Amino acid sequence: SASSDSVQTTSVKEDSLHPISDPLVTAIYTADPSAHVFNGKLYIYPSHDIEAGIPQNDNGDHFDMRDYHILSMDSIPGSVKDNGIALNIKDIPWAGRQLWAPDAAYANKTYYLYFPVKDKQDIFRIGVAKSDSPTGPFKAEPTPIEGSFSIDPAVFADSDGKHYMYFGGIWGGQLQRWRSGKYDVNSKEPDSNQVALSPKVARLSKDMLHFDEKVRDIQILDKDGKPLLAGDHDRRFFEASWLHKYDGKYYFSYSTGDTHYIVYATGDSPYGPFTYQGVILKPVIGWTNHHSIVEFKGKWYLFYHDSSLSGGKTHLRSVKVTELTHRPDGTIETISAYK
Ligand code: FUB
Repeated sequence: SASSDSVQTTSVKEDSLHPISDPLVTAIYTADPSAHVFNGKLYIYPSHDIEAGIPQNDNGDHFDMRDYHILSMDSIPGSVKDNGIALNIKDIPWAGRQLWAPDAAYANKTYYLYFPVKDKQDIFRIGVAKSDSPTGPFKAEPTPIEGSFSIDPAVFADSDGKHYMYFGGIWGGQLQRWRSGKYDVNSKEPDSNQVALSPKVARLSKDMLHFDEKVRDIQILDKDGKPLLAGDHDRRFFEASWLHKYDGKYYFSYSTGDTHYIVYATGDSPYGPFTYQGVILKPVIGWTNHHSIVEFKGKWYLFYHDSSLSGGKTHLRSVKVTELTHRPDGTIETISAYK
C-alpha cells in the first residue's frame, strides 16, 4: 500500500458489512476511527499510520504518526472519500512527536479536531484545532488544552448541547505517570489487587477550547458495585474511550489493551459511575483494538481497525466498519471481526 496525500475514493460493499468487512481505504493505513454524523453525512477521524522504522516496544514508540486525513461517506454501504491532509504535526507549534488517536466535534458553527501528541518534553497532551469544514484544513491552537494529559480524547455531545471529553490511556499513553495529579516519569500502575487506573472526563467550555471543570475520574464497577481492579486485565480500562447514548443510557466503551478487547459499561450520567457489561469486539489482528460507535440513518455501526492489510503489522492498521446491535434489554451483541 502506498502513502498518498491526494483525495481518493473507494467503496464499501454491502456483503462486506457483517461480520467481516474490508478496509475503508487501502491507499494509506488508518486506525483509531472516531466516527461522527455532521449535517447528515458521516465523517471518520482516524490516525494515519506510517512506517517510521521504529522498533515495537511497550511505550508505543513505533506509532510515530505525523498527520491526519479525514474520511467521509454519504451512506453505508457506499463510497469512502479520503479528503487529504487535514492537519500536519509541523503546524502544531507545541508538538514534539506521535500524533495519536483523534476525535472531532461541532459547535459555534465551527469544527474542532482534538488530538493527543507528545509535547517537546515528551509528555502527551491534548490539543485542539479549528476549521470551518468537517474535513479541514484545521488550524491548531498555540498551546495544548490547559490541564490536559495522556491520550485518546473522545468528545461526546449530550442531548442538552453540553460536550464532555473522555480521555486517558495507560503504558505508552502515560496515564500511570499522573497518579499523584502531577507528572512523575517513575510512577507505575497500581498493584493487581488495587483499584485500576480510571479514565478521565471533563466538560468542555462553550468555546470548546478549555476544560470547564476539574478533570474527574470515571468509576467502572462490577455488577456488585465494586471498582474493577488493576489485575483484572480482561475488564480494566487501558485506552480508547468512547461514549454513546442509547435509549437514555450512557454507554462508556474502551479497549482493555493487553487483553485486546473492546468492552463496555453503562450508567445514568455522562460522569458515570459505569457498570461493566461485556465485550463488544473480540481481539483483532494486530496488538491494538480501538473503535467508535455511531448511529447513522437509523442503524448503529461499530468502526474499528485491524492489521490484516499490512499482514499483521501492529503499527500499520486499516479502518473498517460493521453493524452493531443493541438487544431489547440494552445489552450489545458481541462482534467477532472474523468467521
Ligand atoms: O494509534 C496510536 C495508539 O494506539 C492510540 O492512541 C491507541 O488507542 C492505540 O490504538
